[in-house]
Amino acid sequence: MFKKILVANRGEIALRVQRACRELGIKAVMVYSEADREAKYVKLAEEAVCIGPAPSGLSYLNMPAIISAAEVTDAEAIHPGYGFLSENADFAERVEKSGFQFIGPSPESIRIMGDKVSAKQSMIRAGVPCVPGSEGELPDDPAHIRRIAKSVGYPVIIKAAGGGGGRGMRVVHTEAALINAVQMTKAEAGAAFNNPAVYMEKYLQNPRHIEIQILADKHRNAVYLGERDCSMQRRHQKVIEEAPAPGIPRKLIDKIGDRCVAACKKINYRGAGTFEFLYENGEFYFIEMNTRVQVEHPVTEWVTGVDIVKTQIMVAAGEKLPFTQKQIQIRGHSIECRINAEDPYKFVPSPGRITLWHAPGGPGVRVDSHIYHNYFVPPNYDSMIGKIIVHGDTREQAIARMQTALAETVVEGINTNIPLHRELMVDAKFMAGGTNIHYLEEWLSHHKR
Ligand code: MV4
Repeated sequence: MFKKILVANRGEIALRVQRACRELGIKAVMVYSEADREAKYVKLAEEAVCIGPAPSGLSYLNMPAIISAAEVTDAEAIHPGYGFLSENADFAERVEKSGFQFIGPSPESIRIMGDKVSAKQSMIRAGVPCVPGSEGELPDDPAHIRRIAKSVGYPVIIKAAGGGGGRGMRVVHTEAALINAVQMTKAEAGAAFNNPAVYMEKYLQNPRHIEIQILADKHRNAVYLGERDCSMQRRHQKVIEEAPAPGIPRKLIDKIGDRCVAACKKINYRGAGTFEFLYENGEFYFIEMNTRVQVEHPVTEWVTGVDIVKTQIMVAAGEKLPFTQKQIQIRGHSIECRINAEDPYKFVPSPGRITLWHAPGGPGVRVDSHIYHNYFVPPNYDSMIGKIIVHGDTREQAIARMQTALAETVVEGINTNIPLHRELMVDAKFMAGGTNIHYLEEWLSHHKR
């Protein structure tokens, strides 16, 4: 096992990785920007290195600064968290070329999944069901593009190979609008991702966003840890996540989970990963794979009892997965509310000093947050300041516990989206379960404040 790991991230996930290291008896080196000097995990750290000024381009995205920090502190491995450099294949490669273990999949796996066309092709070959569409990148010939769209059937969606997470996509409803939409998407993709390649899929009108968590080791063992429902989102930012997904038969999950595990073995995947699916009319359609630990990993940890971050570190060190698929059981229900420093209905960021903080507690309540009384939320980064996660024997109990947790929580000095969460936790459609990816935006549109 490693003796020392460098944590190349900030905020709640930096604290989460630091906690996993403590539990494993590993020393954690924290890095921080000038804006994060006062962070809780920096104060708690045995070692911390300043890697640059507040803008993330100069600090958390600064590869030489991070690798130098690992060199001067004698760390053996680097945990990238989520966001920042976590899915940057060049970074993973530079980390390994510098003699450190990257805590994540191989640079090659990251590269394949980063290109959404190659990701989809590799999943088709591995037997994972995908959304019907173009076989790979769209050709240049307009007549050929029209033929593909006709055979897929309108509406179609044009997506950039270099995009993902909702960036670089366009829905097309008619043949008349097709060629212009392809050209626009290609131009934007060339500018934004330095890659003009685009592909086409049938546009699914009312899907849910269901994802499968997997863990794999370096010995070709892989397991799936059930699913998460992440449909409650606004502008591709998830707001509430839960496990299991309400109303989806376990048999269907097991079938798709087995496909994901087989795919991991086929591509020799290692580490934590998430297969993202659209789910509509009882069918799963693969869209993308994330090669990092995700914000919403705690709901899976709670229903499976598996510590995903600890396991990421163990498999990176070469250990075998300490459990088999048969030992993974789903127990009860877990819900996560992401707490953002923002106006709850206008979504304008609200950085500043937290003048009062009371965390919720009690049975079945977990708070993953780096904030504290008098903490200053810097304006330079993502507005998420923490997560409240609950567990119950049933979904109803989990919702009741979240309602209580949200009622107990006090944040003063900045605006947060807690009022929005309080309303959603008593919303009849949310309480019934199974709302689709458009639900929150529709709810907000006839719920003006
Ligand atoms: C789609 C889709 C409908 N049909 N693909 C958006 C994020 C990116 N990961 C893929 N996305 C979508 N792809 C087809 N063929 C609808 C979306 C989509 C979406 C997906 C997941 C969660 C939220 C979303 C919000 C809008 C659109």
